[in-house]
Amino acid sequence: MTNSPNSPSDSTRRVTRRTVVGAGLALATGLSGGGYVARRYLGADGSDNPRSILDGEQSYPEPEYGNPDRKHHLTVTRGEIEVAPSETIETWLYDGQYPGPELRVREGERVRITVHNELSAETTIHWHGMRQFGSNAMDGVPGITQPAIGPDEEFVYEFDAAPTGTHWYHSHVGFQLERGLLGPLIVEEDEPHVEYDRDHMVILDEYLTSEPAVRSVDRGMMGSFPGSPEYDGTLVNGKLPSDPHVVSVEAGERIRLRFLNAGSATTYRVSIGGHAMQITHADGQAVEPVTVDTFDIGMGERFDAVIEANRSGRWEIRAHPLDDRMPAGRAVLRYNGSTADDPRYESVGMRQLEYGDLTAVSPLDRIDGTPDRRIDLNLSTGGMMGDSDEWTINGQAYPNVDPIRIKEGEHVRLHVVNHSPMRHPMHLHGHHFVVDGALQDTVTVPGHMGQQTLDFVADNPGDWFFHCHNSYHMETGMIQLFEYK
Ligand SMILES: [Cu+2]
Repeated sequence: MTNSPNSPSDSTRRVTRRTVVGAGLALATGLSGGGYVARRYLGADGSDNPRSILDGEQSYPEPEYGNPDRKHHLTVTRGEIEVAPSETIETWLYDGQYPGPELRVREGERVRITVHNELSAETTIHWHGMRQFGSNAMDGVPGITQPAIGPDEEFVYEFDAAPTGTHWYHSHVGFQLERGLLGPLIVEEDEPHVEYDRDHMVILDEYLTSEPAVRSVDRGMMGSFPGSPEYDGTLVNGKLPSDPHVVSVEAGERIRLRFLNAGSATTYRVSIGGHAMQITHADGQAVEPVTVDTFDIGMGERFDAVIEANRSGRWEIRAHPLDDRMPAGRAVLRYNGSTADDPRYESVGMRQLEYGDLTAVSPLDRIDGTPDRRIDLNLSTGGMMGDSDEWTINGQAYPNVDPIRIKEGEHVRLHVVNHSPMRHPMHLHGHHFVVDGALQDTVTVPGHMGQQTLDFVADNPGDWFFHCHNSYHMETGMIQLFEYK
C-alpha cells in the first residue's frame, strides 16, 4: 500500500512534514506520485559540510523535560587520538575522547544530556538500548524524531535510563559513527542477578584511516553490492594490538566484561585466552548464565561475560573479525603481580554461544501466544542476481519506503529472511524484541536465507527506525520505519 501525501487520512502533522520533505526529494530523484518518500537518511556522506535538510515546514514529536537526577554535557569536536605509540589519527570525538566518555547512571534515574555540536557538520545522538518509553523525541534520528543539531547548536536530550544494562550512544548521521562518534552508556542494576566484583567496558571497532565511503564489493556470481572500505585493523577500547588496552584483575576476582561491538561492518568472534566466559546479559538484558568459550557479536550488539580470575598471568582478550579482512583486535587481561611479557592465548574449548542458548531472566509481558500482526521482511540487495548500489527491505530502499503501520497494543511478529550472502544486524528503536527466549534490541540475521523471528509489543507510540546496523547497508537503504500513534 502506498501512502500518498495527499491522502485525506494522512492529516497528521508528521505526514505533513514528510510531504514537504518528500516533495523535494521526489523531484530530485525523478519519482512521481505513489510510494512514500521521506527525506534521504541524513547527510549520508559524513562530509564535513553542513547540509541544510530542513527546507520547509517540519514537525517532530515534542520534547518533554522534567527533573533529571543526573546531568551530563557532551561536546562534539574533531581531534586527534593515539591508537598506538606514535600512531595518531584525526577523527571525530565526544569530549575529545574516543571512545566517548563512559556515561554511567543508576537504575531508575532520569538523565539529561546536553549535546553541543562544535563540528561544521550536523549531528544527533541515538541512545542505543534506551527504550525511550514515551520519549520518541529523544531517540536521535534526524528528520524523524528531531531536526539535526547544526554547527554551534545544542540539543538537550532527556529520558528515563531504562532498561538497565550495557548500552551505548552514537551519532545517527551518515558515517559519523564510523568516524568515532560513539561511547558507552551503562545503567547499573540495583540488584544484579549474578555476582561479580567489578565491571569493565570492552569496545570493539574497526580501524579506518581513510574516509568512510561506500565501496562497491564484487561478489562474482552474486554480482556486486555496496559495502565498507578496506580497514586497517581492529581497535579495542581505542587501541591497536601493538599497544593494547589492559584490564587489571586480582586473582580470585569475578570480573564482568561488558562487550560492545561498535563497528560499522564487522562481526567479531570474541574469546579470552585461558578463560571460559559466563554470558550473563544480551543487549543489556539479564539472561540465565550460560558458559561458553567464544561468542560472535554483530554490529550494535552487547554481551556481558563474567569471568573467574583463576589463572594468573597475562592473557589475550581476542576479537577476531569473522570475515578475516584485517588482523584481530586485542586487549589484555593482566593479573596484578604478573611478570609475564606477551599476553598468552590458549583456547579453552569450542563452546560457541548461539542465540538459542539465551533465556531472559524476566520475560517480557504479553509476548506469548499468537501475534496480532505478522510481518514478513525480506532483506536483499536491490538487484537479486546483478549489480546493485542499494540494500533493501522488501525491495524498498529508504527513504523510498512505505512505513509499516501498526497499532498500539498489538503483539507484532517480524519474520526476517535474509536473501543475501551478508549478515545483517537488525536494530529496532524504542522496543526490545524476543528472539528465541531472550530480549534484545539488535539481532544478527545470518546470510544465505538465514532467518530470525522477532516478537514485540507495540507499547511505545511514535516513529521508530528498524534498520541494519552495518553503516554501509544502512546508508544505502536498509531502513524501515514503524509508525503508530
Ligand atoms: Cu546489513
